[in-house]
Amino acid sequence: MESQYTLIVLLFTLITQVLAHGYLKSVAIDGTTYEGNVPDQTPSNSPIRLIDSVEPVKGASNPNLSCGQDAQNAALVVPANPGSQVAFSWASGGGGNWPHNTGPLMTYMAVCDGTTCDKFDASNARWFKIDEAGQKSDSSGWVQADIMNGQSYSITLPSDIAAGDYLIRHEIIALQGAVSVGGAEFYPSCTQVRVGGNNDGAPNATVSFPGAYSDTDPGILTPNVYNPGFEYVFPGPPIASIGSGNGNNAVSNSDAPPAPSSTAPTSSALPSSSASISDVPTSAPGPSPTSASTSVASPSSSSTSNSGSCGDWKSNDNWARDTYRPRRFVKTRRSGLH
Ligand SMILES: *[C@@H]1O[C@H](CO)[C@@H](O)[C@H](O)[C@H]1NC(C)=O
Ligand SMILES: *[C@@H]1O[C@H](CO)[C@@H](O)[C@H](O)[C@H]1NC(C)=O
Ligand SMILES: [Cu+2]
Repeated sequence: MESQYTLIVLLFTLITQVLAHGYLKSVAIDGTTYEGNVPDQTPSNSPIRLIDSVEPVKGASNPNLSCGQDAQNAALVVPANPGSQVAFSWASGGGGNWPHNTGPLMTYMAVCDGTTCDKFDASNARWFKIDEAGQKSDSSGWVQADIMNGQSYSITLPSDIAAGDYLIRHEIIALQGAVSVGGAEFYPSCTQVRVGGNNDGAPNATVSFPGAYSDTDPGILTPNVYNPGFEYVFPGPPIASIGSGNGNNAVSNSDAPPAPSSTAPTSSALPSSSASISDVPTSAPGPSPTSASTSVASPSSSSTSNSGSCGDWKSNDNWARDTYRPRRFVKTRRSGLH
């Protein structure tokens, strides 16, 4: 009897650990949806690089910071254009909603230099930031909370960017554990696109991943993140300017350090004007790992403000609880089974 109970508790614990993290489930480019690879499963025909775990990347110097946990090149390079709308849809490890609500979404691009993106080694990539979204301007919380509520996040590719193959590195950072050094959860993703057109725009500066962040950046170590009036400072470089005069810069600046913090945006909380949030189409096809988990991850039943499913706790022990916090999930899941 007791060992059965222990087994059940163990199973729930495993399940909830998977649900507590997540991955980029699909990308839609100008309305065409491409399903992502399901982490740690057989690679599918997808432009999104396969990662082998939904666990967050930890540590700003982690080599997995470029494209995610043990990322493998993806099979497809899909068409896009300067000015294309790109919508990112995230999911929890169980296929339900993204489980976090505190921290930024940032998007970078990098030329797949000298090859097509399906063969490009992302550790050589020279990244430039094209979008960032943090706290909403009306102080109603984080844009990431909308992702947790099931919405996708859309950006517009730079309108004058040169034709060619690019990785789009779209990243969520979850900050509920970032009260201590190393607690921030990084969720990078890489999508392989081929930009058409005949522009020649290039970024004015590039950075490396790892390299662009430090574990003590004010946007990565955030002990005050739940304090009233907290103003988020984005890590990494400022959003690059794209211009035809920048071509040489983009090629030669391979080891450019992140811009000094004095040039970084300080309290700008808005998604850039080109970005928007929209509902994820519920009819999107694609893998749905377990049907039982879908309802479990839904945050809508929670009435508290700490509703991040991976522990958006305000106490100082939230890093540990991020990993071991099965209780609420067990309850939710049980009621789901009735
Ligand atoms: C990179 O990701 C793989 C797969 O999840 C993991 O085994 C490895 O430990 C990670 N590397 C670091 C430095 O964390
Ligand atoms: C690149 O352009 C951005 C946006 O105008 C600016 O904030 C940044 O300082 C520039 N970086 C360099 C290295 O010139
Ligand atoms: Cu998580």
